[in-house]
Amino acid sequence: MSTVPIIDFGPFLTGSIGDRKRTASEVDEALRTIGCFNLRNHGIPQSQVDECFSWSRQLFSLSQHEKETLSPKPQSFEQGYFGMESERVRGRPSVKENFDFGNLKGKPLGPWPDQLQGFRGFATDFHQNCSRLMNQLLECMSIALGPKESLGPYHTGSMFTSSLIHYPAVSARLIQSGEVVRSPAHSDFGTLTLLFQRDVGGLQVADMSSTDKLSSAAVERTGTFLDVEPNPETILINVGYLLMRWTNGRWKNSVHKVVGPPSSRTSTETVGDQELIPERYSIAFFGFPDAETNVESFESCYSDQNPKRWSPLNAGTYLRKKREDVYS
Ligand SMILES: O=C(O)CCC(=O)C(=O)O
Ligand SMILES: [Fe+2]
Repeated sequence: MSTVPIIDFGPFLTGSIGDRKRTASEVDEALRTIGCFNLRNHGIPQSQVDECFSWSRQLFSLSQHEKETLSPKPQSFEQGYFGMESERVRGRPSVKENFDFGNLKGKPLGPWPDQLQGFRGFATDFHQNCSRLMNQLLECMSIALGPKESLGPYHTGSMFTSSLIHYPAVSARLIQSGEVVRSPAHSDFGTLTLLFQRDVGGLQVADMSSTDKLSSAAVERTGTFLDVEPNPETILINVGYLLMRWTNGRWKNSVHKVVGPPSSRTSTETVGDQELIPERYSIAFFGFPDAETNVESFESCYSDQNPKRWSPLNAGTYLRKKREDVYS
């Protein structure tokens, strides 16, 4: 049975040209097959990730009223608090709440929890570190695609989004029977996602080489899913839909979901006569291309034998439509 590979990014960050090429081919191999990988030695200090989880706990512990004052304003749709079940995938609600933010430097963006003193400054640094890692990964992937290709120019960071995610404790019976899903099977919309998780697992990724399908619904029916255990030292890196289009399907969009954690690893807690699966926290950093980008197969990804499978797609129009579908 396959497992999600672990790739050491140290040689790419500090090694020779040969080391960088070797890392790029490991990344290529992982993305051509499973569709994602765990990254270690990624350069984001573990203490900063720990602190981000600690801010996240404080934020979601605010009262419901306080959290709702942080709901996105129409002009800052991507930023702010999204309450329970505000997201739907093929009509199925995600039983989670999240708080999203973008690049905060110099921008009067959206509502902000001013009662959490120091959080805004922390979040600015965290977002910047994730942006730097995103750019390093895009550089590595461009090397894998060949000398003519470069993903960097389409990713100034204007659309990068950090998302703090909280799944509350949930009835073990409802989650084990599948009546409640923490996050239904989906792939992310953009280029790449960095995903940090702690303690309570439940994240599963499809082995994209186990199916010839691409849509989330079809992959869910036909693909094999693998558990991604939380590991404080690694970040899960997965391919979004737009990167799949850019590479003409060479790298497939990684379909993933969050279900009840493996019972061998997580103890339930009993409250009254209910058995509960404990709450889960995760942090996603979504690398979306700039809105004006036209996503069209790279030259190195098509040929007479392997023609272009998709026509060009405007990233901004596509991302707006997908957000409307998910939050309507
Ligand atoms: O919480 C997780 O581990 C998954 C989150 C996710 O897939 C998403 O927000 O797109
Ligand atoms: Fe996702």
